[in-house]
Amino acid sequence: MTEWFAETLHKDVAQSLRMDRVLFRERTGLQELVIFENARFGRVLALDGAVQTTEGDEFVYHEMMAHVPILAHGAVKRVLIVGGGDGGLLRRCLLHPGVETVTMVEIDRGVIDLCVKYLPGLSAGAFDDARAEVVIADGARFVAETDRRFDVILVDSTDPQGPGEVLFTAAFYADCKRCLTPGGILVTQNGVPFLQPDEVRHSAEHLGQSFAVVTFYMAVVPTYFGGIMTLGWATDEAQYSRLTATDLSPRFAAAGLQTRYYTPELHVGAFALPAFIKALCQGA
Ligand code: AG3
Repeated sequence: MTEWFAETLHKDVAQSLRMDRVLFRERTGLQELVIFENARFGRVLALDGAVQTTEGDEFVYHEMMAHVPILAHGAVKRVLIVGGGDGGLLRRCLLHPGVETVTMVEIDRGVIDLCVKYLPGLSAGAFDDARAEVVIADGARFVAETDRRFDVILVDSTDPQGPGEVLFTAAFYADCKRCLTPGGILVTQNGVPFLQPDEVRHSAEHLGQSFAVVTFYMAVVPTYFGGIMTLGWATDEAQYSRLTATDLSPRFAAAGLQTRYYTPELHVGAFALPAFIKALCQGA
């Protein structure tokens, strides 16, 4: 009998993906992890009942999380990734020729090892890049304690349940702020606002305690069920919000990026939020 993976992330609605072949299923030290194959999306990684990434649509989320802040900033040398065990985001950051180091702080070594084994296309060798540095540690603790500074911090977290919860607190955002260079940018995974409106409300408030400019930008990831996903954007530099596609196009071309979702025009448009999401930012 065919088995289906039914997501348990939302309490009243769920998407299901057919598990054509289960490659791995286990509780690692911290989380319940399953990797399976689905005819439409390819290999799928789920943690604690929530789809984290798939071979088929990972490009949307990872391109938008890496390229938007790195190209907006324009001179990024050091990137910090919190989470991101599958390596898809690490790989996108390393595509930028100006990036000198990408430090990835992942709490669960098991996730990295399993993704390298079963989803090798996501990292595609990124973990072997001399500019990549992997630290197995609690990301919240890392930003609270490190003396190092980064131009961009990317929080590639799970949803705010379980180990990912601390990555949505005001204290964590304040620590991220401390670890950013002047003009630095923090980008966070912020859920699907139609189904998770509190994530936008709370993040807007918590990020606002540390940063002068707080907004969200959009990506539509088919397996993040519920429509538009938001990524949180926090910085003290207002200039980035005034960038046009004409400003971004030469940077995009100079980086030599081959993309399937990101374009300079989409970069600008992704910040044009629907009214209901704007209202959530105001706490409505
Ligand atoms: N991190 C984001 C998972 C978010 C899923 N949330 C949701 N559907 N509301 C995934 C890790 C990818 N590198």
